[in-house]
Amino acid sequence: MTIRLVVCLVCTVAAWGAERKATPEEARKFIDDAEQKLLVLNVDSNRADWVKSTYITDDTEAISAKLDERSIAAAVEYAKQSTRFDGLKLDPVTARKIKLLRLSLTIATPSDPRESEELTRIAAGMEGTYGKGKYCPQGPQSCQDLEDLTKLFAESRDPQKLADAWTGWHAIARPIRRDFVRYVELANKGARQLGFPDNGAMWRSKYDMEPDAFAKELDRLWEQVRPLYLSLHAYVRSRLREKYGDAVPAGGPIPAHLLGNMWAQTWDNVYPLVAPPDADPGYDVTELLKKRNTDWKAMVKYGESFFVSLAFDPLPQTFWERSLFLKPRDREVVCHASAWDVDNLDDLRLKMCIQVTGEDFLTIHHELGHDFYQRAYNKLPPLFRDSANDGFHEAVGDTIALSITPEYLVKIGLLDRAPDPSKDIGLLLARALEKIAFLPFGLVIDQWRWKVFSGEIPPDRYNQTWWQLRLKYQGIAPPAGRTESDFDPAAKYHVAANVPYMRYFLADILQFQFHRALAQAAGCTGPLNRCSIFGNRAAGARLNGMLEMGQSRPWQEALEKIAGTREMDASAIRDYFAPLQKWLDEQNRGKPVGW
Ligand code: X8Z
Ligand code: ZN
Repeated sequence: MTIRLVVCLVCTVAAWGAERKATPEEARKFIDDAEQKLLVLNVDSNRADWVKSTYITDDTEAISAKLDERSIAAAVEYAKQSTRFDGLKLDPVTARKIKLLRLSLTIATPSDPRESEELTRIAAGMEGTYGKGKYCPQGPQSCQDLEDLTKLFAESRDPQKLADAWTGWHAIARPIRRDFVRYVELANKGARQLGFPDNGAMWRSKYDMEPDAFAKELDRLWEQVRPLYLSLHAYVRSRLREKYGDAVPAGGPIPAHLLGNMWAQTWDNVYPLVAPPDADPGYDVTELLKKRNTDWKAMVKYGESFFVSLAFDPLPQTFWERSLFLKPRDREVVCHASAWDVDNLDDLRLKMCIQVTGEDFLTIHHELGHDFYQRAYNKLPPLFRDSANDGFHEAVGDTIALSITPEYLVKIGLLDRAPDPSKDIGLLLARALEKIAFLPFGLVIDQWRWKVFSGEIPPDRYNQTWWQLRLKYQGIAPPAGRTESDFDPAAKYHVAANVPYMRYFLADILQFQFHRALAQAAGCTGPLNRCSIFGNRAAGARLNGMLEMGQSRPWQEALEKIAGTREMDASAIRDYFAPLQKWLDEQNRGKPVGW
């Protein structure tokens, strides 16, 4: 019913417009009307998505797919209609809104209603399959979900167990392959009907610059940080070789199951295996949390209090009532953490299966960054209610988490005494295992997906090209033989769930730019890894100034607002880790670097 209503409204406007030349005033009315209508549809689809993600059944999946379809189809229709204002001299706000409308989708449904229905159904189904994924080595009683496996990867040093868990989890993605092939076809079709060469090109168009220029920017940034990654990789490889022997080649790729994480995307869990003997800071956040009996609620409260200390309002009461904080025992949910603003105003929520670990402590800060950003821009017109670019959204909470310094932990009573500066190499190494290790992973997923969408990687080479790229960028190798009956990319949430990934690479760079600028605003003159902006109103105001711009202006302006520069730039992350780079290069002397 609603879908017909929307489409008819658009048609009426179109028919009316076709008769004579459109005017700038009509353009303004058109876009203001479109954003209000789309807002309503978007909220309906958010609600259904929430229910589906916190209670996966065939029915919730179908309902959610239907409402997604309705809201996407309407946006596509409006985007197409908006072309009749092309060439008109519009006021800057209207012009930007129309531009954003055309770029707002991560998936565009094709105009054929059957294909549109099929695409949203497949997309919901792939995410559901991932969410329900389990490894059951010895029948249904033995099943391990991703939370169990995450814990195993964090703690186990048994290569056989790790390899089995790795292979077992990656098997959940095999059934996704067929759907994924169709999803690529249909998403491309939808993107082409909107005038993009393919779905990947649509994703690359969202950055206030030419898509090709954006791709070049990424190469530039990667070249800036690659030396640091190579040094870290070489050092970690040599230390893991001490532990695991020839299973880790002296000069080749690191086996992907030995890095403490299912996807080898962050390596901080192997810190104890690679810690500098004379510079270990001597604490572990997981242990600190456990020692003080910190529960999930206290962990979330710590995150909230940090933002409140910067003069942000506390989270609304409904956040505590409506969020999902723990994995329910009686139903399937999508545990992959996410932050929601269901009504695009103040219905902020967290969806997460919190475990009391240092890793989840960081993730909570990450997610709250999304929520506080969402609220900061909620007074803007609906089409401006998003981050400057998607990397900004991912960077905010991480920026705050960079302020979780030893001194901060002392301040909030989790740690008794901060380690002295002689332990900085240990602190930096632990952070590098999180942030530097992540960089090539952040790049590789969409390097692969972009080629898939463009057709350069055909379905019969999906898995082999995945591993070629993982080798090229990350220098890692799978622990077991792979064939084209595997579909390892979809063993990662964002591939199964149609979430673009380059945002996390950008965020990894941007958060250090933000941190450096905010630390400066807070008057911190010490080394960046010891600067915390906790409690600093000046830093809070600077951050908020950027957040409340939403995406009303190109991201370059938002960056200028917070960091005084219009360029994404890796100098901040390099500065931060400069002492570590020097130390790593000393450790690596005479050892092979690269693979
Ligand atoms: O997906 C996430 C967040 C939700 S936006 C938990 N992250 C990426 C991942 O888990 O792969 C955060 C860092 C990278
Ligand atoms: Zn995020």
